[in-house]
Amino acid sequence: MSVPTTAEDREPNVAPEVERAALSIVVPLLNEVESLPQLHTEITLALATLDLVGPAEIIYVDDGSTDGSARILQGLFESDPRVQVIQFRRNFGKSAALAAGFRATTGRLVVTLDADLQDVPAEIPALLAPIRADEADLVSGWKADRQDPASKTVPSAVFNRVVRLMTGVELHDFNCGFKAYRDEVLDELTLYGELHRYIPVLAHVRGFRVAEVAVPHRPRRYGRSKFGPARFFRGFFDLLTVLFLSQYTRRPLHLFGLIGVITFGLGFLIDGYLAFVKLALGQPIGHRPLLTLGVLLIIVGTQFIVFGLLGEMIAHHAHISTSANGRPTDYSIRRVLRHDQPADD
Ligand SMILES: Nc1nc2c(ncn2[C@@H]2O[C@H](COP(=O)(O)OP(=O)(O)O)[C@@H](O)[C@H]2O)c(=O)[nH]1
Ligand SMILES: [Mg+2]
Repeated sequence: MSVPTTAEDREPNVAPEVERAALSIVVPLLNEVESLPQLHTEITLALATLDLVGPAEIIYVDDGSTDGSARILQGLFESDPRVQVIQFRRNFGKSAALAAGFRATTGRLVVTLDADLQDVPAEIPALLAPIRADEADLVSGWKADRQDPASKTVPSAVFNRVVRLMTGVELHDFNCGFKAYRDEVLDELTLYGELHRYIPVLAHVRGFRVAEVAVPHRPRRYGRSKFGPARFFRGFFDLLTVLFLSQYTRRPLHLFGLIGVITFGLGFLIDGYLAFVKLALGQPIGHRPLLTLGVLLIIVGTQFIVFGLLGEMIAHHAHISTSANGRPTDYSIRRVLRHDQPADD
């Protein structure tokens, strides 16, 4: 059986006899054995300051830790009824861990935070404030004064700027692990690979209101950072994925067709010109490099158009299969007002 890597089939409606949590905390972690006890204490203290209307749940997702984190989590589970632990068989990555955690949540509000004590749990109320005031559906933390080495902060600044430019989502810090969500955002989020970096973008594309709150950040005290420079390469490819998925999944021909028509058109013009040279002016053209270029452009252009048509076929098929099981993916509904049905809370 495969590990759930999407939040798609998360059960939005829990059976009535199961009491829904008012708040779910999700903590994805990898080898954070020294930090966990203090983290849990701090989360507990933060929860005590919130006037929640129901119980809270704290879901730790152990993504294949090998340092004894599992033992600590076992202890937390036994001593605190609010704790739930999901242990992966091996390391599947942060997106997978978040997806599994999200799927397990029952809360109307969900908060995620890093396990390394760099995020400050006491800020949870501040992060939830815009959602509680109905000003946002997703609130992302902004490590305004980030306590990490320059080898991290500098590439991260570039990364955030590029993402801001390309997506139009005005956040300073896309990849902050400290975020708060309204549960309906999670129902529509499909997380896999390393897409967790783009959660605010994915939510924005579906029309959710994304806000940002500056949060303090502490230097790492225990253990070591798990994300090296390779993250930025992967992050770049993921950005292409997100841009493509958000703009063109439903209309791939618009992208590929445009490229194809331009390329084909250029080739056609070039070869038309050569035909004129040959037929009207009677000059030989067989030796001209331009001929090769023209032919190449026509072939490549045709291929792009065919890619686009193939993409349309896939999109069409995907559309049929998603609408058949009643889960529309093309749009996102905030609320329905109907006279024959009570409004959903
Ligand atoms: N589930 C999961 N969590 C991870 C993984 N790598 C790191 N983390 C967690 O993600 C958080 C941030 O990781 P960290 O290494 O501190 O990254 P940094 O803060 O950007 O240096 C910490 O809570 C880590 O335990 C992973 O592969 N899977
Ligand atoms: Mg960290």
